[in-house]
Order: sequence, then C-alpha cells, then structure tokens
Amino acid sequence: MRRGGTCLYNKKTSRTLQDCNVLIVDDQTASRLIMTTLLEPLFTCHSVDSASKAIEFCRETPPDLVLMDVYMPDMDGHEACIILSNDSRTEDIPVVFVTASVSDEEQEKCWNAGGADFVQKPVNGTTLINRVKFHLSSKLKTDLLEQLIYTDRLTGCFNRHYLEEHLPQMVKDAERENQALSVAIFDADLFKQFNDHYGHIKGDSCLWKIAKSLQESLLRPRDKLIRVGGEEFLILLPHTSEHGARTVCERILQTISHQYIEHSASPTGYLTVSAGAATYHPNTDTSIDKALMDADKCLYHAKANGRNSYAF
Ligand code: GH3
Ligand code: MG
Ligand code: MG
Ligand code: MG
Repeated sequence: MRRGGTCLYNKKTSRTLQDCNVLIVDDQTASRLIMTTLLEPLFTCHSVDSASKAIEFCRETPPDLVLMDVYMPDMDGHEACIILSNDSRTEDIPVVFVTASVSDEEQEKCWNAGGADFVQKPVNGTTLINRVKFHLSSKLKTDLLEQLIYTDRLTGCFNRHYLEEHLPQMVKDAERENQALSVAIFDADLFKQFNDHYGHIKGDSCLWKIAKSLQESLLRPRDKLIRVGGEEFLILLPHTSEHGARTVCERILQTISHQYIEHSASPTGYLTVSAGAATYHPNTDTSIDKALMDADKCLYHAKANGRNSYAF
C-alpha cells in the first residue's frame, strides 16, 4: 500500500536516487569493497560474493540495479543475468556487468545475456558512479510510469489494466508449475447507503481502509490485489487451493469487520464486505474465465445470503 502523508489525496509517490538500492555481486572481496566505498555515500549498497546468492537476493528483495562480475566460481555473471531476465520477479532489474575483459566477444555475451551496460575493471570511480546514476534514473522513470499505468490512485492497489496485462502470465505460471490459482472478489456491503449517509469523502476514505485491510491480509509476495470496480476488489492467489483461499477470505472478512468503521445502515452497525471465490485448476478442462465467473456468481450468493460472508 503506497501512501504518503495523512491526507487522503496526498500521495506523492516518486522516489529519488538516494532511495535506490544497488546490489554488488563479485567473488573478490577487494572489488566489492572498492565499489561499495564509491557508491555507499550515494545509494544503499548490498553485496554478495556469488551468482547464486545474487539470484536469491533479487528474488527476495529486488534491488534497483545489479553490478555483476562476470567470472565467479559457482556460476558466471552471464548465466545469472539470463536467469534474472527470465523470471517475472526480477526481469525489470537492470544488470550492469563489471568486467576486466571487454573484447568484442565478451561484450556480445553481456548484451546477449540481457545486460543493460558494462563497466571496465579496474573501475574508474567517476565512470562507475555516473553509469549507475544514469541507469537508476531511467529505472525510476520506468517504475513511476508503471505505477501510473498499473495502480489505482485512490487506494494504491493495482487496477484493471494491470489485471489485463498480468493475468495471462499468472495463468501460464500456474500451468507450468501445475499449481492451483484461486480468485476472490470482495464487494463492500451497502456502500451506496454509506456514501449517501456519510458523504463521498468519507466513502473514499473507507475504500482506502478496505484496500489496506485487504493488502495486509495477503501474506505472500505473489498474491495480488486489484481494484476492479468502484467498491469491488479482486484478489489473485497463486499456489493456493480452495482450502487456502477459504482461510484468506475468512481472515479478510474478520479484519475488515474488526476495523469497526461505523455504518448506520449495516445490520452490525459497522462496515462489512461480502466475497465470492473460486479456484482454477490448470491442465483440466476449465479456464480462468470460468473461475472468475464462478467467483462472481458466488459473490451474488453471499449478498443474497445476508452479506458479511463469503461463498465458494
Ligand atoms: P451491495 O451490498 O449489494 O453491494 O450494495 P451497494 O450499495 O454496495 O451496491 P451498489 O452497486 O448499489 O452501490 C455501489 C456504490 O459504491 C455506488 C457508489 O456510490 C459507491 N462507489 C463506487 N465507487 C466509489 C468511489 O470511488 N468512491 C466512493 N466514495 N464511492 C464509490
Ligand atoms: Mg570474479
Ligand atoms: Mg458492487
Ligand atoms: Mg457493494
């Protein structure tokens, strides 16, 4: 949930170069130390001594840039770069190779692996700093653009455009890994009456609180929250069976009702949500579209059954 300040409409989100994280990957302690000393005053630096540690680091906490040595005992930098470029969790991280050999053949390998640039060893401090600054600036612009395209301004969660662009890949991942993908649609109960009674500003603030509760209830980085309509939110839960999805739905309903947001027209006196959920099992004769339609039908049942509940 991205939100700065205390005002509902104060959400200046852009990051600066000082907020950026750089990962230095080199098996030589001296090389890591030189680069860290040069860059640490300007950015937050992390360093690891092997390609496999770099991949693990990037998957867990994606940095804004990787400075990658080429020759390392466990795996060479090119191979690591190819792995990062082919993983949706790490594909957007620019990799700058830092290498002693800059023959045509070597350069070709760096570009072919998906590298953004390379810097020659022994590193020249000014060159390194300015190359890093250049790539981080362009990464920040790309990130901001993605944020503007893919997120909803009011709640900070993903929007419908994100869903359309990313759902096909999530389905492909589920098929490749042969793992269930669960979906659940949440809809605020009697929200028209909330707006009518408390006004649209309070309504907006309430939607922001709902989104926050939803986001905080999603515990895995691969879970996604999307605002699909005015007071409707979709959650996508990869690697999650019906049993797991039920647990998430229960947790969310409870978190939201325990926020005790006053709602005079609600039978409980507080704001509640209803949900409909379904599970897509890949490599069967069903589809993600069918799961989404089923979830929508279930939402209708939850509403018909008195709201403040979910149906599967
Ligand atoms: P139900 O329990 O059956 O879902 O009833 P409901 O009143 O929530 O459903 P309905 O679809 O009739 O009304 C949804 C309301 O959500 C209509 C609109 O006032 C409100 N809404 C939609 N988008 C926004 C928004 O961005 N801000 C605010 N404040 N209200 C919104
Ligand atoms: Mg080396
Ligand atoms: Mg609705
Ligand atoms: Mg509603």
